[in-house]
Amino acid sequence: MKYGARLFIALGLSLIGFQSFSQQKSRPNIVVILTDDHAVSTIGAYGSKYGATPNLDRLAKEGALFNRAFVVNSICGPSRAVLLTGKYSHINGMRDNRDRFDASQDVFPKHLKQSGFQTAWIGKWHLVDYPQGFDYWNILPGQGLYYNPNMISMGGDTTRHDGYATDIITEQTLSWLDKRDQTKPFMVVVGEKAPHRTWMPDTTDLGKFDHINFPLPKNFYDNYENRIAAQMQDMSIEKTMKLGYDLKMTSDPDASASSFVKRMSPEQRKKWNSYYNKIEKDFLEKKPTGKALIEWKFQRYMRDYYSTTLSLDRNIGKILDYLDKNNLSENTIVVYTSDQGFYMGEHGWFDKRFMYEESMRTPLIIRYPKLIKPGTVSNQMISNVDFAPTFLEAAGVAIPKEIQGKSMMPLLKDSKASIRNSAYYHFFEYPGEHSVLKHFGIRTNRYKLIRFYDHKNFWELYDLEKDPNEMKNIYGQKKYESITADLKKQLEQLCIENKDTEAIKALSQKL
Ligand code: SGN
Ligand code: CA
Repeated sequence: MKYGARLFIALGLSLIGFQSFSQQKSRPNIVVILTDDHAVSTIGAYGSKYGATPNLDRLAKEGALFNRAFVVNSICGPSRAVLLTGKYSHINGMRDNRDRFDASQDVFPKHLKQSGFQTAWIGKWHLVDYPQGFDYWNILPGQGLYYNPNMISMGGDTTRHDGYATDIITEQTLSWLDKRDQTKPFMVVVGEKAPHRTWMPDTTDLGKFDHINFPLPKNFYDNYENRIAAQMQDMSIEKTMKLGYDLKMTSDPDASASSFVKRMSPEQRKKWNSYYNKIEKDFLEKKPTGKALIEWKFQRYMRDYYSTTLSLDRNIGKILDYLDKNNLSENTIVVYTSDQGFYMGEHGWFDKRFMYEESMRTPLIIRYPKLIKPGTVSNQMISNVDFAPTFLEAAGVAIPKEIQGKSMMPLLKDSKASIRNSAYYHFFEYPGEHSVLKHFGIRTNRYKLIRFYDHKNFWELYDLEKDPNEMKNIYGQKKYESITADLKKQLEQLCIENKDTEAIKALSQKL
């Protein structure tokens, strides 16, 4: 080959190389911080007054806070499956926590990986099947443990990691980021265990909220009038929350929390016991009963839960600092969300599962300086089925037509844009823990229509403008007849569009 031709080819190749390198550089990195059961009401940016989340509040100031982000099925495994696939539970097969996710199906990280991203999932996974579509993963088995957790690494080996789960998950995330190939963009999901039941704070955070007397939610002593499913649930602070298991009182006959304490190192256990022993001593002296006992449980629950979120927020701070120090903040989309919301005493409850606001609604903060104006607050509706197409569009990858969610990118570019005017919901786990009946429904900006089906068949309707706490089921009231008919039509349309055959069948049954 002539010298000129060789030079021409060499120049051409280096130009192609430069082009793909610069293309890779311009594609954003994606960091998804996915917490477990983090209630909107406990986050400063959403109005909590107790200062538990300075780093999340900073993220919201630098990015966008979404007030109307919802999950399609308020439970852990299913929520993760929806995030991965961009498809509803009845399509991705993960209807409830007892299912096994088929990880070989089409998930967004596979597309990112194919298009040159480095992909990782670190922390809580809870989908039984091992992850696919990731260059790296290291996961907690099942729910995982707060103290000295085991983790399953690629290849299937289980290793005990000494320390506190939230710290360990961050350390592993940062070490993966350090080792990554810097010529490629990356996507990492940080799967937090916290602040899931049994709300075990890090020893450094024990007692940090003991000076606060948390006000009871207005509907703490709800009598569930006119709401059959609410009457049937088993998730109340009064009856379901256990003194021994949840609130760490060792004198309780069911002191099963002690199995978690046995796993602690002597040093961890010493700090733990010295804190809880004092609480227990006081409890045994006071011996509260009746309402005083319920309210004592509520305070303990709030204090432990809030303390658990301190480590969560501190660790989110470490991730944000890492991005800053490595000049990655500008070109990285940071998404903070939870797998669902949580009851902090509203209706007298803890847990989630219901389509009522506190559990269907999930926190969502997105920072992406290239597109999002700092301090944006959005009331536009978003569903967690929308994450996968958003990440694909952000990465410049085609969205497969089977994906059911809608990309949020228009919303990130223009906070007034809208991608949906309703959110669909379907919960499948009955009979199951906490006894929440199967139900599906539609939430619009103003109304929520819920159909409970299978074991018991009935409707509920709420006017969220007049009744934001969902205390008055107005289904069947004369003046809401035409609104109900319209909502039913919209719901039926969604069931058909989303190919939800179980819901379609339920709708065809006359009540
Ligand atoms: C555990 C909890 C439940 C919780 C589910 C699902 N019980 O079973 O209270 O609803 O997880 O949570 S516990 O006795 O094990 O704490 S999820 O977030 O994983 O869906
Ligand atoms: Ca969860």
